Amino acid sequence: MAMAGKVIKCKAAVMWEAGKPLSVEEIEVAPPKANEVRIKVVATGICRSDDHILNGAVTRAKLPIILGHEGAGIVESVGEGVASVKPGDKVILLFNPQCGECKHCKDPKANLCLKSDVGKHICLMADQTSRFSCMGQQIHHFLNTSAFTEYTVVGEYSVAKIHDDAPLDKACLLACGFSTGYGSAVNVAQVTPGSTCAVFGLGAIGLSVILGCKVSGAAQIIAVDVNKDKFAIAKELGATDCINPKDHEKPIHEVILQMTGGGVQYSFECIGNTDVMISAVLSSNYGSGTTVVIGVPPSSSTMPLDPMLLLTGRTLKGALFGGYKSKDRVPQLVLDLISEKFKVDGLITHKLHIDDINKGFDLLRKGESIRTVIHF
Ligand code: PAD
Ligand code: ZN
Ligand code: ZN
Repeated sequence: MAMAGKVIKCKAAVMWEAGKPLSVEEIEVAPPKANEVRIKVVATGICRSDDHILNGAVTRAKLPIILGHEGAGIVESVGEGVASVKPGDKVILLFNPQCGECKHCKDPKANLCLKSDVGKHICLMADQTSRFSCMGQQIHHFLNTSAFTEYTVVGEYSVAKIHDDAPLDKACLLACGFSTGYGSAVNVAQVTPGSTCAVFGLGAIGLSVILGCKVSGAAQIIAVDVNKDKFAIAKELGATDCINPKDHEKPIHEVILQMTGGGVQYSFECIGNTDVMISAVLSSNYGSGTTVVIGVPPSSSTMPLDPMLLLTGRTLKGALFGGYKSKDRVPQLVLDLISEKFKVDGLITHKLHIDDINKGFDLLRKGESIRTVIHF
C-alpha cells in the first residue's frame, strides 16, 4: 500500500475540552507499530457513551482525545506480527477487546479482556504512546478505538476481520449499539420463550435489547421512555406495550407490577440513570426476576438499593458489550446481518459527513436521532 510505513495526514474530530463542540482538524496518524493495525474508517455511529465524555458527565478520559468507538472500515496497513487481518480486509473496531491470552479471555464466562481501557482510561496504545498528533500536540486514543477520524491505529486485539460482503455503513452498529443491546437480552439475561420483559430507555441500546427479547420469544416486551417519539420504532421492532413515566402519577415500577401481575422476568436499564436502575429492579418479579444494567452512569455515582430485593430472589447484573467475546463473536453477528437474521436499518436515523459531526451530537441530545452514522 502506498502510505504503509508513512505518516498519514487526514481529517479528524478532536475533543479539546468538555462541554465544547468537537473541532474538525487535520491530524497526523503515525504508522502502526508491532501488533498494531492502521485502518481507514468508513463509517462510525455516534453513541451516548461518546456524548457522556463530550458533555462532561463522565470525566475519566484524558484530553485532548479523538472519541468514537462504533466504527467499521478497511485495513490500510499492519505492523510486524499481525496475523489476523491484512491490508484490504473489512474490519470492525472492538472497544471491548479480546487478546485471547489474559485470565478473562481464557475464562469462557468472562468477556471483559484485561486489555480493555474501560474504567482505566489510559487513553494510549499498549506501549503508552499515541499514534495521533495535531499541531505538534499528542492526541489521546479512546477505548482502544477512536473512530471519529479518517484513519485510526488500534491493537490487533481491538479489531475483527469481517466478511467482504458486509455493508460497513450498517455493520458499524455491531461495534457497539446493536451488539450491546441484543447480547444483553440473548446472552446476559438469556431471555426465555414466553417471558415478560421491560426495557428502560429506547436509544440504539434499548431498541436492540427489544430485538434480542423478540428473537428469544418473549411474550410481553414493555418499552419505557420519557420521549414518546421513540414508541413507534419500539413497536415496529417488537415492543408489545409502550409506557411513558410522565403519563403516570405513580412510580413507573408500580405501573409495571400492575400490568404484569407482579413484575417482569427480565428488566434492562439502557439509560445510565441510577434511579431508573432501581426502578428496573423494583419492576422485576419477586422470587425470580433478573435485571441487567447496561447504561453508563455519570462518574462517581452510587445507588441505594434495599438488599431485601435481592434476598427475595432477584438478580442484578451488568455487562459490557452484551457479554460477547468480541473478536470471536462480531464476525458471526456480521454474517447474521448479511443473511438478515436481524436488521439494524431502523436504528439508523441520520447519516452525516464528519464535517457535520456536532450536528449529530445535537440530534442525539434533543432526542431526535437513534443512531447518526458518520462518513468521511
Ligand atoms: P440514547 O441516549 O440514544 O438513549 C437513551 C434513551 O433513554 C433516550 O431515548 C431517552 O429519552 C431515554 N431516557 C432518558 N431518561 C429517561 C428516564 N428517566 N426514563 C425513561 N427513559 C429515559 O443512548 P444509547 O442507547 O446510545 O445508550 C444508552 C446507555 O447505554 C448510555 O448510558 C450508554 O453510555 C450506555 C452504553 N453501554 C454500553 C455497554 O457496553 N454497557 C455500550 C454502549 C452504550
Ligand atoms: Zn457505544
Ligand atoms: Zn484478554
